[in-house]
Amino acid sequence: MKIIFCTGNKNKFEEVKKIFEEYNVSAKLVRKNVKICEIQSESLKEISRVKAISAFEKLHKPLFVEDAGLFIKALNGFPGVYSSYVFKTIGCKGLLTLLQNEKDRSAYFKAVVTFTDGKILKSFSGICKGSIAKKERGNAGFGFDPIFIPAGYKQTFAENLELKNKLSHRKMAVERLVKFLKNYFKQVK
Ligand code: ITT
Repeated sequence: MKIIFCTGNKNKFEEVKKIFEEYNVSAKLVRKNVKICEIQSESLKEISRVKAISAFEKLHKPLFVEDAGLFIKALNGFPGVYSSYVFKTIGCKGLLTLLQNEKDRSAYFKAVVTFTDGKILKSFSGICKGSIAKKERGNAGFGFDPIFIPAGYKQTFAENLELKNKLSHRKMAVERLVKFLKNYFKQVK
């Protein structure tokens, strides 16, 4: 059995692959970077579900997609669903500038994974609470990892990838997906 993770982001794929290995998922995980239009919406779940349906229309194979974002309290949730664009434009430095004089640095990462086989459409989410560092720290990971400190810790995700892989938003969402898939595979065998 093969399962496709449609993503253009190699880092995301590596993180998800690790989780699949940790849970001994019997299906082989394959990355496909299909060109799919992403809708604009204020809901990660909606974006993720439309993305999954569009990907299935191209591939006609069981697959999942993921949509994630960083939500900063002092910025009323910005960049949230616009995280990809904001990372490409102003990046970590731009967000740090926006938060320059801000005392409340709380933020969270959220990921929504959506699986479909053309009949079932199922979404799983994960959240990781934390705060925004005063400056970028660390070289590991990707995106906003150098400025995100998970709650209860001092290092950023980019300084401690092992920690990220243990408690990230992606880890939580994919754990839920894996639980679902284990049952799903039993039924389709
Ligand atoms: P897809 O092809 O899977 O959509 P993407 O990189 O465009 O890949 P998203 O739209 O889900 O993915 O991600 C939005 C952005 O949020 C992403 O480009 C990163 O800058 C940031 N982001 C998401 N997850 C992150 C993580 O675990 N650590 C750091 N930044 C993250």
